[in-house]
Amino acid sequence: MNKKKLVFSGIQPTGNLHLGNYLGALKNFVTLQDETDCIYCVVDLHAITTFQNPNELKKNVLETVASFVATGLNPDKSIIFNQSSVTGHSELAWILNCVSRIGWLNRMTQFKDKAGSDKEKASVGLYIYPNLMAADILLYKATHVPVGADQKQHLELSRDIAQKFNKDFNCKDFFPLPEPLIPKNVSRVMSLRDGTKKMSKSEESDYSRINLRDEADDIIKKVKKAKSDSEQIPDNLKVLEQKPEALNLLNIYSEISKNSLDKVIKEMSGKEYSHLKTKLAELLISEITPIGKEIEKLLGDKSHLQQILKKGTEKANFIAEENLKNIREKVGLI
Ligand code: AQP
Repeated sequence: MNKKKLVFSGIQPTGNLHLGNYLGALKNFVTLQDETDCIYCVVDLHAITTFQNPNELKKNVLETVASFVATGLNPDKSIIFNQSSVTGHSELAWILNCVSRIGWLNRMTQFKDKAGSDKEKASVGLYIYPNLMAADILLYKATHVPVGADQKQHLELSRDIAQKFNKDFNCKDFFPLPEPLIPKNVSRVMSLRDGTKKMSKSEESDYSRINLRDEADDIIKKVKKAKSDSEQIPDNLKVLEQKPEALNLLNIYSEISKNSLDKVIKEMSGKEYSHLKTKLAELLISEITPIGKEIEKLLGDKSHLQQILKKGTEKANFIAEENLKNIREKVGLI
């Protein structure tokens, strides 16, 4: 493996992947596999930090692999596997639980969002999830991590943990400090129903997101119903920033049409949102529905998907075990 740049990232198998996962993470995954060594993980251990129906979870793991491949990940180029099949993730997570500080975890905003108002009832796993994420990355000594903006804080924590480990065990540069690769334009795709919340798999209303498996009719309906604004589209970003739902639609349009937001604002200013919505739905249909069809096709051959995971697990385990030997040695575990 090329030692210079190693990419690692993961996606939780918690249901249908959506446009946020696609624009925030998956598209970047695909570009990167042509540039360097990449490891992409279906992070099932992260998924169980909130209760998952066991049968659904198994189904969702394969569906996530199918989504990886359908969006363009090539198992001959990238290592694709599921987290729980490489036990080194859990082992390193325990070691890092002992390096990470409670004060650091207390600052994680995603825990606050996901745990809601009754934090006493959240699982311990949800609280220490960022330490497991650090373990995922550091187990492979990954240098770069493509993620959406919502994961930036967790990435910073991974860097703090790596730095503290290197200092505590007197092994400068042992773990590289992983760098986030966050898309510039649409680092955070927002809900179609509430422009202040990110598009998410676990949001109750399916109208809040475009799923990769949505059909053309669903996309048209969802975009039509998306919250926008009663006035015409303004001609400048300052005004749009006060209208998060409208800005979100324009951002998505800009990303999918591969035009800058400035250009899109010029094209759309003074028009009704219905005009933008019609054009956006057309673009989304041509970008997303072929992926959905490919996912369906891949799900027709489960043994092929299981084979991808098996091969990926062997490759990932090989690297993980080599690194773990050195990690145990540094910590003094025999
Ligand atoms: N709305 C989003 N905009 C941009 N990027 C996003 N990502 C997720 N939502 C958006 C990025 O997708 C990758 C995988 O995320 P994940 O599924 O592992 O976890 P998540 O961030 O918790 O995603 P969801 O959809 O919100 O899942 P649930 O509802 O199950 O918690 C990450 O790189 C993430 O940044």
